[in-house]
Order: sequence, then structure tokens, then C-alpha cells
Amino acid sequence: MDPLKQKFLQKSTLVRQEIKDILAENGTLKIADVKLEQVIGGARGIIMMLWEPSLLDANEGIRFRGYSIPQLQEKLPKGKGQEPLPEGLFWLMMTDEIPTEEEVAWLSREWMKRGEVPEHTFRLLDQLPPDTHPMTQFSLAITSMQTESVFARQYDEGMSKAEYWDAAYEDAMSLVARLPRVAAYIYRRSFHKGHHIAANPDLDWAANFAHMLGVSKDPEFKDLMRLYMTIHADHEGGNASAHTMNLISSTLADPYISFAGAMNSLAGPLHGLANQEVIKWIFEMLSAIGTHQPTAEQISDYVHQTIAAGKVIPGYGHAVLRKPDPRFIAQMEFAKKHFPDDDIVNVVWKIYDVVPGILQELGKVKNPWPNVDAHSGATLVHFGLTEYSYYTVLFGVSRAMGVLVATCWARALGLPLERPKSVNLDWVKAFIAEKALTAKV
Ligand code: NMX
Ligand code: MLT
Repeated sequence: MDPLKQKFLQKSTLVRQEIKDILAENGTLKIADVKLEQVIGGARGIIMMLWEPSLLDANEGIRFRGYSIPQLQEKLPKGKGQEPLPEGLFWLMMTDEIPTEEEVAWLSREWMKRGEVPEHTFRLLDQLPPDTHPMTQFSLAITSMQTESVFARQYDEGMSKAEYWDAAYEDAMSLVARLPRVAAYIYRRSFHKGHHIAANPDLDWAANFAHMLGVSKDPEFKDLMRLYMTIHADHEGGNASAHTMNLISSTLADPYISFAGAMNSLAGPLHGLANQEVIKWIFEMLSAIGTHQPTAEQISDYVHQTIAAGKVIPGYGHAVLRKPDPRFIAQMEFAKKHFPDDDIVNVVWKIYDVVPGILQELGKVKNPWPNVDAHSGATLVHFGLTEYSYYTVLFGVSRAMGVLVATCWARALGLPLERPKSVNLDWVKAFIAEKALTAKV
């Protein structure tokens, strides 16, 4: 058994027993009341899922197994670069332990070994018009790789419940390993006439992805990809793509088709697609104003026009966060360190000065601050990755790590089919009437 799988088995066996004991003692403990406005308001704040890899705090932002992003930057192995290796985060999310440089080097080699993509996936992509949206290509490619699913095959052969975690682990490892090659193939066929670049077995996972994209030879681009893949990896379980993954995989659909569903969720403009919307909106604004160095007033006017047109300001606001997203700050720090004079990056920082005040004035926006997507496009443009319809694929490759780790945990803990309750308006009216009656008595 490989070293990561062994640690995962040890850890999850203990946690499964711990949960059993907790439920036996405290299973009926009431932890929250649900208000009608939450039921009809997108389930905001309703606690309904166990999600081990990360936890979000409205003011502090994301913590992966208790570690903030600056702490990950300090503690995770960095290999040959200056930013944490996503392999280390995957190991941490899986085992609740910070790995050593050797453990992470093993994982890089293991993913390189598992990275081969079935030929039919490339042939399927070749059939699509090159201008098919990259997220559509990504989702179809992932679905087509289901032929390789150990979970699906073993389930078909009569796998016992006790083996689900093992098959899920095998699929999680191979799927994460394959995604950069699939994603790079999509990028090169869509935007570089199908001139593909072979994997480099000497590189770590994110650096190899950067290499196969082929947009920049600058070593800083490899570091950006290490950071990008680390900070987008997970955002607890309630975000739309993670929740979709949890829901689909709870039916025992295998990790490949569950993850394809998660990616369809990520492809919505209020979620992951916001990263393409941000840079599109910025370019439209710059072209409308006629300069790459707009003043605060010009930005402010354009923001007001966008809102007056009944649209949202992409990259701003969040369903949970109530402070600037630490993932935005991490990217801002990266840009300050490496390219503080970049025009588009400076526009992003000016927007950050202007937008929160305007959103606050609207009086209805609960979080006027930038989220992760407000910055990512500008750093990619800096390195020449300007084709913004591709940006959500990058987000998706990273997000695979968190949601697949969570799926391994869900199967190891024996979590059941997800099935919350819905009600209709008649039920709501009857409930209100009954409450009014009880209040009178
Ligand atoms: N610009 C303009 N209006 C906004 C914005 C914004 N950035 N954010 C929220 N609002 C509006 C929102 O549309 C709603 O208006 P109405 O009552 O007229 O429908 C009102 O403010 C209250 O919304 P909130 O409760 O603050 O936000 P909610 O939790 O419903 O939605 C988002 C969260 C993220 C969907 C929302 O802030 C938004 O649309 N942001 C822009 C899109 C974006 O950046 N999404 C990426 C999120 C991160 N990610 O990667 O997934
Ligand atoms: C995410 O990373 O998934 C987004 O910030 C959305 C969310 O957490 O709801």
C-alpha cells in the first residue's frame, strides 16, 4: 500500500470510530434553528454537511486543516520554487499532517506516473469545434475518462461497502494526476492550433502544468501556478461545486462523473466563471474609457453604469466571507513582489480602492470586498495567458484536489446519500397559519 493511502487508512479508521462515538453520545444535539428566509434564500448558513479538508470563517477566510494561506506558504514544502507545492496541500487535506519534502516528492512522482490520459478522451475533444467553451470541453473530457474509474468497475463487480474508500482513493489520485494534461490539451487545441507540449517528468505537478500550457518560460509563472493551484483547492463544502460533488458522489456515482458535475457547477458566472467575467469586464471598461491607466473617477463611473444596467460587479461579494478574501490578498502580495508596475494589475488595485465604497452605499450587498476571482485574471494576463474563457478550467484543476479528498473521506466515513427536505408554498402558508394560531392560544 502506498504511503499516503496507508496514512489515510490509519487516520480515517480512527475518525470513523470517533464519529460513531460522538453520534452515540450527542447525535440528537440541536445545533441551529433555520429561518424561512434561509429556506427561500439559497440555504445561506444552514449547516448540513460534514467536510474535513477545510473550514471557512466569514472574517478570517479559509483554513485548510486549521492552516491559513500565509501559514501554508510558510510550512508546506516548496520543492524547487518559492511557493507551496499543491501536492503538500493534498497530503495535508488527506491526512491532517504537514508532509515532508520527501513525501511531497513521492507524490509528484506518483502523479506523473498516473498522468496518462486515455486516447479516446483526446479523440473526443478533437471532435468538438475549437471554439467550444473550455469548461464544456473540460466537463466532457472528465466524463469520458469514467472508463478508467476503479470505483465504477469495482462497484459493478460487487464491491463491499468496506472497500469504497480504497476505490475512491485510487480514482482521486489518478484523476488529479490526469487533469493538467487534459486541461493543457484543451488550452493548446483551442488557442494554439493544437501544437501540444509533452509533459516534463522532472517537474512537480503545477510546474509541469505551467510547462504544458506553454505561455511563459519565466520561472515565476511556475511559482504562480503553484500558488494558484494551492489557494483555489478548497473552500469548505457549501460552495456550489463542492456541494455538487458531495451530492452526486453520495449516490455512489464514481469520482469521475461526480467531478464532471462539480465542474458544471463551477462554470456558472456567480461561481468559478466569475474569474473570466472579471477580466472581461476590466477589458471592456478600459476600452470604453480608452486608457489602461484609468482614474478613480473613471472607474467609479463605469461601476455605477454596470450596476445601473442591472449587473453585478464580478469579483466582488461573497455568500459567506465578510472581509477581503485572503486568496485575493495572497495574489496581490505575489504581484507586489514580482511585477508591481504591471498596468492591468494596477487597475485591479485601483478597482479595489473604489468598488467597496460603492457597493456599501447600495445598502444591500452583504460583502463589498473582493473575492478570489478579482485578482487571478490580471496575474495570468501578466504572463501572457490572455484567453480568459480558459480561466475557470485553471480553477477547476485546482478545485479537484479539495473535492476529491472530501469524497475519499465521505466514503471512508460511510456517509450516506444526501437528501435534504424541500417544501412548497402551501406548506409555508400552512406553517405560518399554524404558528399564528399557537401564538393566540
Ligand atoms: N455587485 C453588485 N451587486 C451585488 C454584488 C456585486 N458584486 N454582490 C451582491 N450583490 C447584490 C446581490 O445581487 C443582491 O441583490 P438583489 O437583492 O437585488 O438580488 C444583494 O446584493 C444581496 O446579495 P448578497 O446577500 O450580498 O450576496 P449573495 O450571497 O446572494 O451572493 C455572490 C454572493 C458571490 C453570488 C454575489 O456577491 C455576486 O453576484 N458577486 C459577483 C459574482 C462573483 O464575483 N462571484 C464569485 C464568487 C466567488 N467564487 O469564485 O465562487
Ligand atoms: C469558492 O472558492 O468556492 C468560492 O469562494 C465560493 C464559495 O465559497 O461560496
